[in-house]
Amino acid sequence: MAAAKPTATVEANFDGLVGPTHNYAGLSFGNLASTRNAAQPSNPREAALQGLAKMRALFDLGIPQAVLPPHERPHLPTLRRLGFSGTDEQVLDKVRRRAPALLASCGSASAMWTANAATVSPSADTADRRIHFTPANLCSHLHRSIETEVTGRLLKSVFPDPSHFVHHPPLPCNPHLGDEGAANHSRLCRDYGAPGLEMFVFGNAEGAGAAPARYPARQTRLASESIARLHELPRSGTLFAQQHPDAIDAGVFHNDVIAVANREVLLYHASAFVDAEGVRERVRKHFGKDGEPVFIEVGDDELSLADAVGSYLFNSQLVCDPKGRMHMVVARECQEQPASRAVLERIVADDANPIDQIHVLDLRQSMNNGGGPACLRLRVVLTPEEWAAVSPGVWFGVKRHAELAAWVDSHYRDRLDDDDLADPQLLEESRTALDRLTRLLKLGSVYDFQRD
Ligand code: SUG
Repeated sequence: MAAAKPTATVEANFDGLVGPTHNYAGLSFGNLASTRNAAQPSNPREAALQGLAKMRALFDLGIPQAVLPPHERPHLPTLRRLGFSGTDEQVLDKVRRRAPALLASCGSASAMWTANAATVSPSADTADRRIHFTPANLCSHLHRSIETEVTGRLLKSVFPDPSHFVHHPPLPCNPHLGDEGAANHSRLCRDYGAPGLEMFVFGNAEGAGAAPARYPARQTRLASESIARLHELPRSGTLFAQQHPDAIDAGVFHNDVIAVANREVLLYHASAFVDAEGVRERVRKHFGKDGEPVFIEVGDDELSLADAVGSYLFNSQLVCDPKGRMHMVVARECQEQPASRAVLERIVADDANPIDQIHVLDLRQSMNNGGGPACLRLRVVLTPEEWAAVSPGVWFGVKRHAELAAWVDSHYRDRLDDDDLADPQLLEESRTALDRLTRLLKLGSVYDFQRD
C-alpha cells in the first residue's frame, strides 16, 4: 500500500538509498566516526536494509516517505577528468596502483546522506510561492563535491514541474562559498503550511567572530546568505546563526549533529550556537502572538559535547504524524549511552514539549561513517498540489519496501574492503543495480553511464 494523497500541507522525508559501494575510507576530517572506522570492512547490504527499515518505520507512522537513488560509484567520469584513460577496467587498475586515495574518494557512497543533497525552501516561505532547491556544492571534500551534478539531475527528475519547483544551480565551488545543504538549515513554523522562519547555521564567518581551531568549518555565512537570496526569502523569514566553534572542534561537522527543529520545537545543545539567546529571541519574534515556540535546551552538565557526538542524539528525526503528534526517531546508540538515554527520558516525561514517543532504530552501518537518522533524509514540505506533481515512482510504501529489499538482496554484497573498489565486477554490479532501480522508480536516464 502506498500513501494516499494528503489533504493538507505535509512534510515528506526523501531518504537516500545506501549505494552498493558503501565503505569506510576515513575521508572526512572532523567527522570522528569516519576517522575512527577508516579501513574497517563494511556491509553494503546491511546498510541499505537498515536504511529501508527506517523509511518503513516512518511510513508506518503515516509520514510521507520517498526514496532518492544512490549515485554511480566508483565515478569513472571523475577519474577520467583527472587524467586516467583506457577502458573502465584499465582506469580502475591505474588509479588503484597510482592514486588509491582518489579511488576512495570516487568510490564513496556518501550521496546516501541526503540532508547534504540540497537546501529546500517550501512555497509558504518564498516570494514566488514555489519550492526552491539548491544542490549543495559540498566543496569541503572531494568525495562529496562530486555528488552535486547528479544530485541536481535527480532533483529535477523527481520534482519536474516548473510551475511548482525551481531548481537553482549549486553555488560556485570555492572555500568562501562552502555549502552543505539542509544539514545546516532548519525551519520553525506554527504548522508546515504556515510561513516559516528558516534558520541557516554557518561555521565560518569569514574573519568575524571565533573560528574552530582543530577541525574545518564546512558551511560559510556567504553561502547561507546567497541561498536565502536565491530562494527569495523575506528578511523577516530568515535567521543566520553561527555554530559554536567548540562544537565543531568536538566533532560537530554539521549543525544537524547538535540541533534539530520541527514545527514549533527547537531541540539543541547549549553549546550548539555562539549566541543561543539571540536565536531564541529571533524565533520568539517570528511566532509573535501566533503561539509559543518550544525550546528544549540540553546543557553540558546533562550531556557533554563528546557524548552528544558519540550518540548522535541531536541527529534524531523530529516528525509529526497525520494527527499532529510529534515523534522522535533516534539511533540505537542513544539508548545504549546512559547520558543520552536520560535526556530522552526527560524529554518524553516533560509535558511542556509535544514529543511523546521515541522510536529506536539500528543504523549502525551509516552511523559508523557519521551519518545518523537525520543525515539520511531530505525534508520537503509539500502542499497537496505539489505532492501530486512529484514523480510518483519515488514514493515509498509496503510494496515498494518489498521490491527495494529484494533489489538490495540480489545486487548488494555483504562485505566490502577498500581493495574491492578497484574490482571491475563491483562497478558492473553497481551499474546493473542502478539501471534496474531507475526503471523501478521511473526516473529516466539520470546516470552518466546511461547517457553516454
Ligand atoms: O560528510 N561522512 C559524511 C557524513 C554526513 C552526515 N550528514 C549529516 N550530518 N547531515 C560526511 O562527513 C564519511 C565517508 C568515509 O569516510 O568513508 C562521510 O563522508
